[in-house]
Amino acid sequence: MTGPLRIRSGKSGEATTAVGSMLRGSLRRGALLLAASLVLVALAAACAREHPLDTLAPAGPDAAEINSLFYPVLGVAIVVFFLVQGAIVYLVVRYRRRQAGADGSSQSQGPDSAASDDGDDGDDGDDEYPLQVHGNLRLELAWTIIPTIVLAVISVFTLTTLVKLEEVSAAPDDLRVTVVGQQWWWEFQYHLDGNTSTPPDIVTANEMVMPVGVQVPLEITSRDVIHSFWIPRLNGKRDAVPGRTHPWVIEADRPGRYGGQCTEFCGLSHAYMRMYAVAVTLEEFDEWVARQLEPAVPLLEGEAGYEGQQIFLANCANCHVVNGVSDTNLDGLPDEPGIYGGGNQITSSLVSGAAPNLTHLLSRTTFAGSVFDLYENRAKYLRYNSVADRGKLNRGELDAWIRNAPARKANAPDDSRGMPSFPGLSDSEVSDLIDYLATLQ
Ligand code: HEC
Ligand SMILES: [Cu+2]
Repeated sequence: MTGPLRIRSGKSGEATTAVGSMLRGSLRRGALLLAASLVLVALAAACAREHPLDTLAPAGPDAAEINSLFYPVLGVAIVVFFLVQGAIVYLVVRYRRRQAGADGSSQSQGPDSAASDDGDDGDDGDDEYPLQVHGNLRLELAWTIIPTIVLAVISVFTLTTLVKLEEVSAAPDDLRVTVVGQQWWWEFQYHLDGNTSTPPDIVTANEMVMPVGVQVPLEITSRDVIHSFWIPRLNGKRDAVPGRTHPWVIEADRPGRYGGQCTEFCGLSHAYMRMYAVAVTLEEFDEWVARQLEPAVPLLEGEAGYEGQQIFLANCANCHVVNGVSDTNLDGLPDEPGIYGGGNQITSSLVSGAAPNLTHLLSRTTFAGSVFDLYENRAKYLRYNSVADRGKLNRGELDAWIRNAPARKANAPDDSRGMPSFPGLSDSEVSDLIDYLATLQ
């Protein structure tokens, strides 16, 4: 009887019962832990449904490239895991301390007790340390050279993949998108002629609409701290670093709405810095572009939304641009190409110097770092469609946001980042504002 849990003592019966109840206790604890982790997993899975970040379901050639590197490397890792763990388990079992015999006379603790042993190699139930080896040249060479070869082979495939991911197949005058990260949302600036040194044609936020089956070159940068751009179903990550522009490409081979997330910790609301890439057919993309290119038309007194527009101009327009409405007073300001869509529009204390362009707010489906739904029926916009298909505007979310945005998504502690709260606005003013936002199709 050499079971590892058996305690040998004068009162072995009692001890065994004690061990038994301890064992039952820890089993119960184990079961509880298991149940708790299952609940956690279920909860986490629920999060994933809301905003899936699936690395194992590539929807474009770049992500597929990464995936086809992932599986072989995982395979190698699994083999190495079982070899190493297997060796450890084997050695642990093979050289574990054993009782000398059924009478339980030996309770010795290592080499000191060698005298009481029968002197063999510890294989047949004694407690002697086995033969100690050190500096076995052949062994050490083996466990240095084998991993080196394994890693060298993996690195060849890794480097090949990395080089492939850098390849730009799009023509230089094709669509190019500058991606600007800032605390805590994403701006997308579309250069329809591929020239990123001139002001962008379209500026939008958090949802990047793109044509399917076409490689879209990106230039990724930041207005403040380091962020990281990641839409796992379309490609790997690329850092957004202030003062630098990192080239990247993205391509979807089927229409869909692909979740993304900032993956470089960037401050308080980092977790709420999400985004979507929305891949649509070429036709739908052209429609989208045509609509985005149109500026908003200033509303005249008596038109629906006029009151809200005036409140907007007084309270919101110093941060938010609405093309054709709140950028007209900015003529003559120095151009900062690729930053604010042509003119330096921000007059507030925002350190990042930018707030989402709201000209076509309603053509998006989420807002504020893709954290809140702009429409009530989520199922209606899983694919990108005309505004008419979206169902009801989510006035509740907009209302809560306008009154007290920091309560919904934390600002920087000194309020230098994020949208301020507007406790001074009355119920009817907020409602007028939402009526106005509803005109920004
Ligand atoms: C001090 C600058 C500032 C002012 C003033 C301001 N906002 Fe904002 N607003 C922001 C910033 C910054 C964001 C992005 C916040 C985020 O995503 O975390 C934002 C986000 C938004 C969004 C979501 C846009 C999107 O696509 O994500 C809406 C809608 C909005 N603001 C409406 C308003 C309205 C209405 C007012 C006036 C009552 C207003 N804002 C005043 C800075 C401002
Ligand atoms: Cu970030």
